[in-house]
Amino acid sequence: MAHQEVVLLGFWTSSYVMRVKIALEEKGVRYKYLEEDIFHNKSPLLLKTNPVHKKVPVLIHNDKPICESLNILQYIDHVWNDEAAPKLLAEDPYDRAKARFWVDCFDKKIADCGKKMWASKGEEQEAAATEFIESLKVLEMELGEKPFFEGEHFGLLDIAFIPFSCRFYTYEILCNFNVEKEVPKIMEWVRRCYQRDSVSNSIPDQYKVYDFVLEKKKMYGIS
Ligand code: GS8
Repeated sequence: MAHQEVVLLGFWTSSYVMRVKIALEEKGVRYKYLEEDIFHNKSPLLLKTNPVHKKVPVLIHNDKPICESLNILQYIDHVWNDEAAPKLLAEDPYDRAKARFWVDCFDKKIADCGKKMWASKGEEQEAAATEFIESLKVLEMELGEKPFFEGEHFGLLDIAFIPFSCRFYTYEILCNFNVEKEVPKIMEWVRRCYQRDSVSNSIPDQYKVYDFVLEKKKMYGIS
């Protein structure tokens, strides 16, 4: 391929950014990573490249920005599509549509109750924890006996879901449940995904994430 300049604007605890890091490493794409201060001081580059949402991740490929993690994953799969590179998206249009459905469903539901689990208290927090576990059980059913969500191969759904696992420890401590007990097959899948360098290199340590969430609670005045 011709000269490629690939830049990723990110933030270290963002699961959406981790998705992009995993996909780029799976494809063997070299890139420059720029950490954003998303809470206090977004860079002019972020504001220019994602003027609508002003959020990370943004992938900048040869000066052209692409926003929204799912959109970026699809772009990566289309652009770096030579024989040697693994396919992230299924070939079959139905399987692709199904994968997009699950990512969308997960992003709306689990990401939302994830926030409530650290940012709320009492009944609201308990309800969020219950909803979170129920959603993981639905995902566990979707996984079934397969090694990965789309079958034998690590693909789009695995890339989309696995980053959230680095928050399991935080949710367990804050909400007093045990993910392994609730969804043992999901935890087996987590361990299977972590055997890949793309995953273990892209996802931060769960204890650091916990410390970060405690800091964030302080920052927002949540005891
Ligand atoms: C979500 C990105 C997002 O929420 C995607 O890329 O899939 N739907 C988007 N990014 C957050 C960091 S992760 O919590 C972000 O950039 N927040 C900054 C802000 O809200 O100002």
